[in-house]
Amino acid sequence: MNPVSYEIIDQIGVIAVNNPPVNALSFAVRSGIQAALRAAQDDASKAILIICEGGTFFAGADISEFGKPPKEPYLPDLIDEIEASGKLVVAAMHGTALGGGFEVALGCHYRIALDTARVGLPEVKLGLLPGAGGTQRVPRLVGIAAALQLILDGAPIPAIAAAEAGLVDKIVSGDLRVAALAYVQELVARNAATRRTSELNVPAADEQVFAATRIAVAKSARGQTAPLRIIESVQASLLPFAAGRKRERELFVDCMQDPQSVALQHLFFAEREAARIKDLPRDIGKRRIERVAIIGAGTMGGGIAMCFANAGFDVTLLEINADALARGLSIVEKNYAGSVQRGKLSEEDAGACRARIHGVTDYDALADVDLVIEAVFEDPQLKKGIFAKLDAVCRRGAILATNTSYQDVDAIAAATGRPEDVIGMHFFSPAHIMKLLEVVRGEKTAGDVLATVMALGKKIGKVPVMSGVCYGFIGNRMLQGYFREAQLCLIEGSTPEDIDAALYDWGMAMGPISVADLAGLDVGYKARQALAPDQRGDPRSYRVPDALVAAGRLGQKSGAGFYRYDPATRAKSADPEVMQIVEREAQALGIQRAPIDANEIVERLIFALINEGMNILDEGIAQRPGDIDVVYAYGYGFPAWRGGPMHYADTIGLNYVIERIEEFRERYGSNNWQPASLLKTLVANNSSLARWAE
Ligand code: 3H9
Repeated sequence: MNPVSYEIIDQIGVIAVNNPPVNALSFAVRSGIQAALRAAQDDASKAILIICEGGTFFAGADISEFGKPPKEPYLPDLIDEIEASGKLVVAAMHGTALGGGFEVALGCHYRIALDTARVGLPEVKLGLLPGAGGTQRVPRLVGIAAALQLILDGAPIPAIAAAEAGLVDKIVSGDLRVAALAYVQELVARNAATRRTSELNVPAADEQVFAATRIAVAKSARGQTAPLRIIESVQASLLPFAAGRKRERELFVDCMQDPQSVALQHLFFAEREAARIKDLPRDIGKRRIERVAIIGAGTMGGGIAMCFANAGFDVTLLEINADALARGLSIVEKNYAGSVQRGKLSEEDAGACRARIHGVTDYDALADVDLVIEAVFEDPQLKKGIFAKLDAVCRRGAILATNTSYQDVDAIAAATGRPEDVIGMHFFSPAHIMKLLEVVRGEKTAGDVLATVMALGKKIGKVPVMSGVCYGFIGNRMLQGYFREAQLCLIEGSTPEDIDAALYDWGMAMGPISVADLAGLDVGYKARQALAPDQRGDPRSYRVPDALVAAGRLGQKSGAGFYRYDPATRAKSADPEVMQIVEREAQALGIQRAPIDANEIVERLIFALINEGMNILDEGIAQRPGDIDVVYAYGYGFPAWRGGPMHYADTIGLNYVIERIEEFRERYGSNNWQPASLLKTLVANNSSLARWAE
């Protein structure tokens, strides 16, 4: 079916596009628009309106066509043709006019939008630049500095703000089609000019802005190539339009061929795919969730309560006594005050969200809630006791969730008489900020409970990924090998700074040693103590952490861990005392310390992560390699532009990964290094994870 229709209404040629779900500018859409545009040049219409049906104006170029041979008409050429039209062309926007979609609007002579619409150029998030004239037309309309900000940020802005900036001409409410037709009539009546943005001059700008932005981007988008190309392309808007457009095209092609863009596109689709549970029908019925209760008003519980309150849910927050509750609620208040201070929430909105959270100390208050999330200490007995109580007080059909990071969800479910209603919802700290939500499916979790929680995760602004039950689920289980290698590198010869710098420079948001200090060394210590000695991993890998805990160095919170922290600024510095402890422990183990180069450190840590990811796939704990990538990009500071650990493994080649793992096995022993059997199979078949997942 042709997604583009054309008809003349009251002398206006209306090009209407209907290409669900988001009106992406696919080949069929581009050619349909071109044919209609050409037909309109010679018919009785006096002006042309481009409008979309469904939920949104064009959300951009069709990303699923990227990487395939491009088909004419190319989007930039089509947009130039629109702009060159002898008859007036107007774009009418609703929903999200994004990327190539917004560029279509910028090529039109006038732009009208619904007051609820948002517009933007999110290409940078896909490792691209707005390659259909966006980097050339936006500076002509709003100037260099504002253009750089919009395009480098990538976040959509309200159409009303875009109108104030000069990117949109008219804002309307109600029926867009009616309003847009009236607007075009008005333009025709006043003989409005065919205003071509490409003919405008870029407002004069201080050229310093480019150098300053490059410096800022080197920090905010560390390691990424697209932002630098965006700056260059915007700079090219100072040239005559045709030359600037040519440069934009070249830089766009460079982006398209860059593995960073391939990685970011992979994550875009992986994130959407992760929301789907392979063995559940897409239209499975879901339970109604309106009232939510959280047990435990600690850092996690309070943060989770905020997530739901911010999304409009009524939240009951339960603590064991009035003092603990007051402490928890005061942290919530402090967090809201912080959000207001940082400009994330208005005073009024923060007040409204805060008012949705009601503190209680009695389980009877949970009798009618639709969902309970337990967020107390990682103590299995405590958790089981709580679930037995919930079983007694909660209404039938309520979903009972645990926020445990490690515990056996099936054992917790068995403490109730309704294991089918029990599920894991593993939030990441700080819960009101971090996007990842691991949804842990117990052996008996009902399909509708799982589907409800996955959908709910999206509703509260999280990226939900399903995990099966195992120690640490997807993310924390993989981290064990990663942290083990970090600690082994430390005791074998590196310093905390060497290890952190190696991983940070490679692209991780934070080095592993700093992460341990941030999380608290006592947390890992307690987790180890709860395990049988043979489950704790290589004893050499916790000699130093145990010694630090024994010395009262618990990490950032105690002012000292692997580093020392300034009590006022929290600035960290190297601590010779730590190196003395490291030397002492190494000596006790008979280890001759010798420096390890940065590449070796990175490979030991990242390949440990990849290898465990392979085991997780083999066991069916994760549904797909992309799910693991989403977990790591959203929850563990893995550089999104490397696509996540599993995509990265494919990029560098599984052959290389296994070769190095086998070398590590030779050198460091088979206890820590056993190539995963899936890795062996894929290498034997000359295959990749991407092919395996198809
Ligand atoms: C670009 O335009 C380059 C140009 O500058 C230059 C060209 C020369 N293409 O997110 P959702 C699918 S780059 C193909 O769940 P929501 C998506 O995969 C592009 N498919 O919905 C999903 O499919 P499925 C710049 C797309 O309501 C379905 O639509 N534009 C595209 O939460 C629903 O998506 C962007 O980067 C696409 N462009 O959010 C915008 N977009 O159901 C990217 C979506 O099979 N898109 N799909 O899983 C978005 O940000 C969000 O999808 C949007 C809707 C806000 C539009």
